[in-house]
Amino acid sequence: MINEILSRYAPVYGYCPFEKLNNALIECRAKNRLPSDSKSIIVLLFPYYLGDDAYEGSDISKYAVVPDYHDTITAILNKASQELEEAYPDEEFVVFTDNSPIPEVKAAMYAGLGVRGLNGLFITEKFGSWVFIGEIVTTLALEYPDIKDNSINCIGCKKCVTACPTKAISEKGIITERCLSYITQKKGELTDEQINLIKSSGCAWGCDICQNICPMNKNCASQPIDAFLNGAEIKARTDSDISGRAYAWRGKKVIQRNLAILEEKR
Ligand code: B12
Ligand code: SF4
Ligand code: SF4
Repeated sequence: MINEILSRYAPVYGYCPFEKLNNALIECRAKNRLPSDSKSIIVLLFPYYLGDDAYEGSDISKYAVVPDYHDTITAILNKASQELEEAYPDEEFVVFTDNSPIPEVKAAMYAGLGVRGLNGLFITEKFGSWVFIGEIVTTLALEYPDIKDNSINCIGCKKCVTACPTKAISEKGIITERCLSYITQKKGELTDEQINLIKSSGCAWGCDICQNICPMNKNCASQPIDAFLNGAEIKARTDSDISGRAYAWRGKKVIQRNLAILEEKR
C-alpha cells in the first residue's frame, strides 16, 4: 500500500530508521515538528537536471534554475502525506525539505538510495547528485535496508577537491563559510576576495563546480519531475518580483548585489 502511494509522488524513495539519525539531528526550529514517537524517515528524491544544453548562458546554479524546490517539493510531500494519513489513520506523517532537522544526505544514504560524495552531496546511480531530498517523518515502522556506514562513499577521485575554488572540501566534510554557495547567499558587504570569487565563477547564486566536475555525474539521466519541466529560468530575475525562485528567501538586495558584481566584470 505505502509503495503504491509513494511511487506516484517521486521516482526514487526509500526508508531510513529514525533511530540511526536520532543523535545527529540538526538544531533548528523545525525540530519541534517531529512526531514524539518517530520510527521512520521516508526519503524521497526529486531529480532536477535539465540537460547541459538547457543551461547555456545561465548566471545561476542549476538548483536555482527550476522553480523554488522548497515550494514545489513541499506541495508534493503534503499531497503524499495526506494520502498516507488516510491509509494509516493511527499514524503521524510530517513533511520536511531542506529546512529540516534531518541531515538529509545521511538519511538518503541509510535509506539505501545511493552514496555520499566527498563533495558532501548525495549521489544516485541514475540522476547523479542532481536530486533534491525531501522526507516524511512518521510513527509508522517500516522495513529498512541494512546499510553499513563505511560502504557508502563515492569513488573518491578527489576531482572535486582540486576543482573547488575556495578549498572548502575536506575529508571531514564541507567548510561552510568557505563554500561559494554560502558566500553568494551571505547578506551585507563581501570582502574583495569573495567578490573576485563570484566574478570568476560567473554565477550569481549557488555554486555547481564540485558537481559539474564529478565523474559520477557524467551521463546521468535528464528526467526532471514535472514540476521542474515548466518555469525554468536560466537567468536571475532583475525585476522587482523574485518570488518563487530559490534566491528569493534572502531578499532582493543579495541577488542584485551579486548580479552587479558579475556586471562589473563585463
Ligand atoms: C547547511 C546546508 C548548506 C550549507 C553547508 C553545506 C554543507 N555540506 O554542510 C551551504 C550553504 C554551503 C550549502 C550549499 C549547497 N547545498 Co545545501 N544544505 C544545507 C542543509 C540545510 C544542512 C546540511 C547540514 O548542515 N547537515 C548537517 C551536517 C552536520 O552534516 P555534514 O555537513 O554532512 O556533516 C557531517 C559530515 O561531515 C559527516 N562526515 C563525517 N566524515 C565524513 C567524511 C566525508 C568524506 C564527508 C563528505 C562527510 C563526513 O559527519 C558530519 C556530522 O554528521 C541541507 C539540508 C539538510 N537538512 O540536510 C542542504 C543540502 C545538503 N543542500 C543541498 C544543495 C542542493 C546544495 C548546493 C548544491 C546548492 C548549490 N548549487 O549551490 C550547495 C552544495 C555545496 C556542497 N558541496 O555541499 C541539497 C543536497 C542534495 C544532494 N543531492 O545531496 C540538500 C540536501 C538540500 C535538499 N533538500 O535537497 N548547503
Ligand atoms: S559548491 Fe563550489 S565552493 Fe562549495 S564546495 Fe562545491 S566547488 Fe567548493
Ligand atoms: S568528484 Fe570524485 S571525489 Fe568528488 S564527489 Fe565526485 S566521485 Fe567523489
